[in-house]
Formats: sequence, C-alpha cells, structure tokens
Amino acid sequence: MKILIVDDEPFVLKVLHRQLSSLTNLQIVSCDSVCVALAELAADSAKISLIFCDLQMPEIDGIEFVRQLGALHYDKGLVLVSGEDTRTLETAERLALAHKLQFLGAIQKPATPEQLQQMLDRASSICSPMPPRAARKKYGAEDLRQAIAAGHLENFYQPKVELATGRVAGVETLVRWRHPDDGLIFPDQFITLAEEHGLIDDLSRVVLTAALIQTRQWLAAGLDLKVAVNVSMNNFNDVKFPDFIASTADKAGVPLTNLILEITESRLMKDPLSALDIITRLRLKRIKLSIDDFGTGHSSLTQLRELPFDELKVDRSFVHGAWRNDAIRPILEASLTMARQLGMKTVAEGPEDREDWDFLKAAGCDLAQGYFIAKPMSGSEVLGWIGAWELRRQELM
Ligand code: G
Ligand code: G
Ligand code: MN
Repeated sequence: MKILIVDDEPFVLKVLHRQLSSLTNLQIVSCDSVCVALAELAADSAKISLIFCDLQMPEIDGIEFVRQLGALHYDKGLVLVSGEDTRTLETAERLALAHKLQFLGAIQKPATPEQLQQMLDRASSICSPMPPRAARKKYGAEDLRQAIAAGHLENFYQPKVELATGRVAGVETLVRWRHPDDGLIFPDQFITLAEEHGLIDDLSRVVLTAALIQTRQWLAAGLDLKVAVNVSMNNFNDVKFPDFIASTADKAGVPLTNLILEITESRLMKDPLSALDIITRLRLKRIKLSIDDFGTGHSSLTQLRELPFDELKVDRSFVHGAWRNDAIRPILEASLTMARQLGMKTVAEGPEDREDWDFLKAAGCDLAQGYFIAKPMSGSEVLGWIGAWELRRQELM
C-alpha cells in the first residue's frame, strides 16, 4: 500500500516524506503536482490508502483535486495540509464531505509528528471502504396514504434535558414509517411528500394523537414530561387544527400546557394569513410554540418577529463543535442572547459530546437535545432510559 503526498513546494514534500517515513512502513510517493498524483491514481488506485494534499498549488489546486477524487469515487483517506486559515480549511472540509470522500482531517502547516500520527491512526481505522449508502426508495403519495390509514406510522421520542440540573424536561416526537417490507423509514423520505399531496393534516393528527396518549401514560407513571410535536406551516391551513388539538388532549387527559408545537417554515406555505390566525388561537389555548432549526434558511428572524414563540431551538449546525469553532460560536451565542431578551426558552439541538455539553451549560442555554444525551427511541424505552440517565446525570453535575 502507498501514501501519496501532494505539494508543489519541494521543501515541504521532502519534510513531509521524512516525517511520515519515521512513522510508517508504507511506501510514500511524493507528487509535486496534482497531475502526477492523478497519474498515480490512474496507474493503480487500489494500492493508494491515504493522500495528504496541499490546497494552494499552481495550475490544478487542491480544491480541483478534491473534485476529481470525488468523480473517481476514491474511497480511502484524505488529509488536507495547508497554510490557509482555519475557515478556509473548514470550507474545504465541507467540500470534501459533500463529495463523499473519507475526509480524515485538516492540518495547518507545518505539520507536527503528532498530527501526522493521528491521521495515520484514523486511516487504519477505516480499513474497509464506506458501506454503500442504502438504496433510497422513492415512495408515492398512495403508499403513504395507505400507511397512514393502516397505522404504520410510529412515534419515536428524543429527550430534552435541562443543562443546569440534568433534569429531563420533555421529549420531541419524531415520526417514523414502519414499512412492512422496507423496515424503518425516516421523515426526510415522506414529510415533503405528505406536504405536497395534502396528507400532512392526516399525518399530523395521527402523530399528535399517539404522542398525547403516550404523554398520558408517562403522567400516570409519575413523569411530568412536556411533549413536543413537529408541525409544518401547511398544518396551519386547516382551520379546525386548534380545536382538534384541544379535544384530543382533553380525551387523552393531558393539559395543553404540556404540549409544544415545533414549527419550521415550509417552502410551500400557501396562506400566511390563515397561519397567523391559527397560531394566535393556539396561543390563546396556552399551547407552547417553538421555532425549530433556528439559523437555517427556513427559520428566520422574520418569523421570530411575526410569531409569538415560547422557545427557540438552535439548529444543530451551530451546536456541535461550537466551542472550538470561531465561525459558529458567535452565531450560537448571539441566538441564545436574543432568545433570552425575547423571553424565550433556549434549546440546543445536536450536542454530541461532553465538550458540547459543557460549553452549552457555560453559555447559559436552557435545554439540550442530542446524541450525547440520547438518540430518538420508541415510547416504551423512555422510562428505562430515564433510569439509566439518573446515574449518568450524577457524573455530569
Ligand atoms: O430524526 P429525524 O430524521 O426523525 O427527523 C427529521 C426531520 O423530520 C426533523 O427535522 C423533523 O422536524 C421532521 N419531522 C419528524 N416528525 C415529524 C412530524 O410528525 N411532522 C412533521 N411535519 N415533521 C416531522
Ligand atoms: O425537527 P428537527 O430538525 O429538530 O429534528 C431533529 C433531527 O436531528 C432528527 O433527525 C434527529 O434524529 C436529529 N438529531 C438529534 N440529535 C442529533 C445529534 O446529536 N446529532 C445528529 N447528527 N443528529 C441529531
Ligand atoms: Mn423538531
């Protein structure tokens, strides 16, 4: 197996070559241009297990090389080594990921032996090529209509936890389609379909009803959980929606103050006036409203100005890694400050590790919801999870 190093500066090539030789027995091939590297790949791409590449090069630069690697379906490791600033490196990283490359990391020049060792370790842990992405079947409106009628939709729940105390405050309901042949299907494969084919009202009614019945069961077990349900702006074309919610909650025996509706602006909002009318009535019924995915194109400052939200959920692209990323941390902090000034509760979506948790806590965010705490789970698993969380919670506080 070989490692390719690509850089137009002979001195850098020589130093990298020497550093890597002292760390690995793999053959190291120096390429002073992208053309040379592409020729190596053309000769025998299966032999190349790792590429270290510079970004700034004359003629063909590192970005162009990344694009070509994507087109070649190169499936081994890639490391960018560059003198550019971190924001440029991060942009290049996003590009590499968008091309489905196994991006192992970016290193600022000059590389240290520790950094190179870390990249070699990462490369050996991905010895197998990426699993092929599961074929994504396209479903039709009729399939979905039948699934809703047949009761094939199933709610999952992801916990929302108070950062200051570790207390479980509630859950977000996330719908899945349990397909008899294809297994579990995620909402990104059917929510837009439902919106486009007039099925979103039926879908939301099923999800809400099941979530409220589940909440009643938790209340009966002594757990006072707030339950959040996602709604699309298209739900607000249905004037009967607020009364439906009120009567369903009443039947289930759940106070409306336990319910939160998470709203994301939809691309297809048909009637803004009817939405405003319905949202105001939900508000009069003391149902809480949350602005979801805040910071993305669909959840904007305009919405924040026009609608009476109780809670702001910062999109996870501004949460994970914010503590070490100078480009996203200010956006997260400003969003939290703004929400606080508007009297809203704040939720950070997507903390994935202890660093994220500690940072959010120090930043004064109210709630966290992410893989660090728990992945979405079925309703029957929640009680058991809370038991296990109580133990973990002691360590975190
Ligand atoms: O975990 P997950 O892949 O389930 O969530 C993907 C997206 O699907 C989330 O952004 C969420 O807002 C959306 N979603 C999940 N359940 C529902 C639902 O019942 N109604 C609507 N409109 N969107 C949902
Ligand atoms: O409605 P909303 O877009 O907020 O839905 C949350 C989505 O984010 C769901 O698809 C859920 O599975 C996903 N999610 C929740 N926590 C995490 C996390 O920590 N990391 C990642 N990558 N995704 C998360
Ligand atoms: Mn949501």
